[in-house]
Amino acid sequence: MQRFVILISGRGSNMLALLDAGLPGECVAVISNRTDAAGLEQARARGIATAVVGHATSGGREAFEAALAAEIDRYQPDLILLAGFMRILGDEFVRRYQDRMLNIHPSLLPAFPGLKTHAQALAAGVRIHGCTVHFVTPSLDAGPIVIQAAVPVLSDDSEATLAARVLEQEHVIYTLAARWFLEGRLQVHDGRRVTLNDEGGNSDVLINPGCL
Ligand code: NHR
Ligand code: GAR
Repeated sequence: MQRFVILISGRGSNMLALLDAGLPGECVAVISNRTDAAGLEQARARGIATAVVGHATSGGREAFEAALAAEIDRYQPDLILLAGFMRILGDEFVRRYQDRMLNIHPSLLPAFPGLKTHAQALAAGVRIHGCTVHFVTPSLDAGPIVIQAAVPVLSDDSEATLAARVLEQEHVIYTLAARWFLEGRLQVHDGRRVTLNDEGGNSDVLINPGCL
């Protein structure tokens, strides 16, 4: 059975979706950089080991990342899932978990990397927005894309209504991508293009899970 660790910073709705999806792997720990992350309680309620590695108490970015890596390595995971994890990770940390760390980002990358993505989308006036699961690379929100889901932007949308529409899709595509990884079906070509290994051969990873 493959092992995975989930990193959170807050609410943990993506974490819950992953925990409740019946993935073909074991969640061996949920780790937060914030003591007050609501997701920690939910993980504990499911009998999962939790830990807090505080970014403010560790003493600088390098010390924080060393402490975080030490905590992760106690659990020997095959896969690390960033689920609303809000700290940018340095090169050394990212390289340590290369090709086995995924992130869910609330935009259709490469549009709107970074923070406040729904406000960015509304300000840009795009009619289609969405979310992306990608492998984490040193360059922020720029790693190989596994799957994306698109949603419409409606004329009366606020940040909150748009975020809620995107979040629903995040839960769908993140559990799908995690399942594919744990089944050993994802392949990265030239550090860029991801394919999904199907019984019949190598099929493309489609936009929008509803199409699959
Ligand atoms: N690290 C690397 N190297 N590469 C990625 O692709 C990463 C990453 C760390 C986190 C998630 C990401 C997102 O999905 C992620 C992807 C935090 C920030 C940020 O600016 C930006 C992007 C993401 C996560 N964080 C501030 C910082 O100084 C702190 C903000 C806060 O604490 O609220 O780290 O969008
Ligand atoms: C999600 O929308 C996730 O995509 C986003 O934060 C939210 C966390 O919600 N992540 C980022 O913005 C990363 N910078 P959750 O804690 O309920 O999963």
